[in-house]
Amino acid sequence: HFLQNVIQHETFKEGAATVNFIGNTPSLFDVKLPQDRTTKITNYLGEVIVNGNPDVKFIDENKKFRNPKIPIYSPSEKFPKGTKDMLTEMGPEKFCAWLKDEKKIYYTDTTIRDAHQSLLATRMRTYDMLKVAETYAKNHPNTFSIEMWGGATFDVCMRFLNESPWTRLRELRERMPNILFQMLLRGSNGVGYKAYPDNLIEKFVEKSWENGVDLFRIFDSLNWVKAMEPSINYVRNKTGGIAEAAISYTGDILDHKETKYTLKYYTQLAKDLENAGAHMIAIKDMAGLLKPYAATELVSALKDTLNIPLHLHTHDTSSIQSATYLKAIEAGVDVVDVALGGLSGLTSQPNFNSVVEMMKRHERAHDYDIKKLNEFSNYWEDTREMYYPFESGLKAGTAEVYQHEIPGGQYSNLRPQAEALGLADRFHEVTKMYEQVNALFGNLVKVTPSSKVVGDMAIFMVTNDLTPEDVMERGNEISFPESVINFFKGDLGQPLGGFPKELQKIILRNTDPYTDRPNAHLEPIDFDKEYAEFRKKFQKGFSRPIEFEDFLSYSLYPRVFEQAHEKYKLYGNLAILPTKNFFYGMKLREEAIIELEEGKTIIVKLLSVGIPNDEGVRIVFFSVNGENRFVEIKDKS
Ligand code: 3PY
Ligand code: ZN
Repeated sequence: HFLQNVIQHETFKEGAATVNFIGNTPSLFDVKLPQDRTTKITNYLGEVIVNGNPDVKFIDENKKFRNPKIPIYSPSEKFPKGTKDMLTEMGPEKFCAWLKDEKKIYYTDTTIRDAHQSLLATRMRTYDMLKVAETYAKNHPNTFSIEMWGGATFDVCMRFLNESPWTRLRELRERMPNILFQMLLRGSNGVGYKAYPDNLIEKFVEKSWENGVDLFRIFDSLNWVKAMEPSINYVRNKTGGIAEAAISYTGDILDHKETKYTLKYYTQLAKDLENAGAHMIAIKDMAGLLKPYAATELVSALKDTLNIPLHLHTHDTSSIQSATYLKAIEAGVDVVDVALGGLSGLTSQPNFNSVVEMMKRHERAHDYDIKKLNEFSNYWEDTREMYYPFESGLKAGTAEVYQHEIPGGQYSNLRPQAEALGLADRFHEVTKMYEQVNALFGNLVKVTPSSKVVGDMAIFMVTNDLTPEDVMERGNEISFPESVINFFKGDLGQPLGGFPKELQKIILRNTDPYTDRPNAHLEPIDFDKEYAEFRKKFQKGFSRPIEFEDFLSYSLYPRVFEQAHEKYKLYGNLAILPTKNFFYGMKLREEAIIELEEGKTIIVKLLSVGIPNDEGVRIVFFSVNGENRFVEIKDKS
């Protein structure tokens, strides 16, 4: 079309076309190409080539990526039996009884959820997960579970990656039908940062199970049993899955001065959760504060107290957490959370491969083909390179974590959050302030979303040069961050020992706080009515059928969903793009192989990027399967 326009143009026919002819003649581009998938994808690529991906804050032009090698497997071979098959056969109670009797230590692989949440600000794309899903399920079917959903992944999937979290879940499930799938659920906060109506959480749990989640790790950011109870019941009543309730670990049980988060507090909390119907208990050491000898005490006490299996989760921020695992395993813990080497360590989980080596010849060793396991680690090491703009910058383990107590999953986000506010050089002030805010707020359990409240306040105080004394003395003049006001109102529930009363008055002024579950104050969702309205609004112009799961995404994150939906309409399914093209576009003469659907692949090559015309529009030329195509992109620079 374009060439025809050129050839038929008077200037061209007269032989008067100069170098600027194309750029200065916008009418040449008056061609109507069908808005097919290829057009949408090339539009996206053109946009990133000209203006960059807005999520990528800096580009290293010299960066070279290796081609990650996929460990071999046989596509025709059947999936070996794994824990998912056992759950289906036995049901949750019998399955948990079996696990409790097992002598071998079991491993949860967190690589595709917490590891990248904690190292790469949750940016791992489904594309890179799918490449190794089937081969993993066939090579390592003895893995206890794959943590692959929930936490921050739900939000980030839509907000930054333009993917549907539900599609991720289903596509992984298809390729890994034999191993338990595990998600992290923030109790009454679902996969969000606030309280939601109870019937929304109930429906969310039900649909998560239907789409593939088996094990629900349920926690509350204040360890409030009342806030976890409903979710435990939803898993028990609405699914055939496992309700694993978590005790979030803070402080140091070996510290004789500790009066709040004591061993007795944790054992009672775990017992209360067992009595509330949990099938399993997890120690959720979100900041990596559980030291090795404390693990001996805590795990032994919990094993004595509980009649259900015990799962241990930690972050290796201090770099000593494999010692904690050894002590916990010797004290009888049933399962530990690890991440494949290439995405392990520091704010992520301890190194799966090395922990397996550590346990070799131990009486609780679990046989793994370590060479194969190392190949998966290498795959992630190479893949990780493509996510370099999202690295947290932490280079070595830090003992400061015992002071600031920042969760691993928050750490990798706090730095960019601080940098965005011009606090790049004052990050250590932020971490110190985090500690002071915690003390000011009465020493909280800090895990999403309570950790976000503390982080928001710390950043706010550093930005405004405020001290805790300023807050207490001049608080009436300060406009506190919204998350802080809502927290003191009781929006996230009640902390152990209650709120510091004086500070609560200062922050809330004349508003009365709740003392019961915040969810009790929220209107239930009328699913029939609201889903019908939702479909009407969002189906138009959308190239795939709207589903009920989209409505759940929307109910949890309305604005994020709307923006992702707009982008989907514009660019189609971006999850099919290779990661380096998604983040960095293409270099001249680079080729990208894109599978539009199974068996339908296009090869896109970048041929040229034109100079901007008078309106600042550039023409980007591609060849797609050998045919030339171009897109017009407004240069925003
Ligand atoms: C989350 O809630 O996302 C967490 O990982 C908490 O540790
Ligand atoms: Zn974690």
